[in-house]
Amino acid sequence: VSQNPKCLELSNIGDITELEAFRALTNKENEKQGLKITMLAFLMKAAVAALKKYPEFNSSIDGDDLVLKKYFNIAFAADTPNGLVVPVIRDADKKGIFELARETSELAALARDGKLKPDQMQGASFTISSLGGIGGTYFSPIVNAPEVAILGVSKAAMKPVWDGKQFVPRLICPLSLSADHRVIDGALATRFNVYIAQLMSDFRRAAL
Ligand code: CAO
Repeated sequence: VSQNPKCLELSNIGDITELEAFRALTNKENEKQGLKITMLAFLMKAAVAALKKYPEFNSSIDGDDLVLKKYFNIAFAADTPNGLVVPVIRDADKKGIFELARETSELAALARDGKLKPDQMQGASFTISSLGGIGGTYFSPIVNAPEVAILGVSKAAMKPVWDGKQFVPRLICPLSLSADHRVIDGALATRFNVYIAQLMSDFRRAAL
């Protein structure tokens, strides 16, 4: 797809130091109840906030028409023994982090067992491909047409970051965005990706 003139690819980084600390703390607090939140659930929430701010990303191409969606169905790539499967979380905007984490885990388990129903893989308006649990520093996710954009997430790693006085260790997460250039131009794609990074760096922004 990188040879495809219609595909725009750009990368960014998000500082998830505080978010990962909060996630670890929350998981510890809820260990006894067996509740676990994941980075993927935060990414979904961040994606919904960014899609609301930049509605062009929550669209599809239908012939000569661009259809702007009013719903927020977020798909995520799941690696299974039978290959790539892309389950869909419906109405992700109406769900909290715990619910998103639970639902993505359940759908990923169904995907691995080859038990997803067709309607659990249809109707997405945007996709996230998270390779963070595996590794890598950057990749070019392929837009899942007729959607117009996809967010790729690679493995976060501790990096030295200059704070104005000294280098400090920060947990840096690579974010790779691919978008259909017929709908999204470079400046808009950059704004979208920068906003996702800002949300991941300080999730309070999602409440604004
Ligand atoms: N950076 C660093 N570590 C990360 C991370 C990130 N961005 N995202 C997740 N992790 C870590 C988690 O902290 C977790 O570690 P612990 O077990 O120590 O807590 C581990 O990776 C596994 O994470 P998880 O259980 O939360 O799973 P996930 O949400 O990362 O992923 C799923 C779920 C279904 C997306 C994943 O299993 C998967 O299938 N990924 C592959 C997607 C894919 O194939 N994409 C390519 C599509 S294009 O062909």
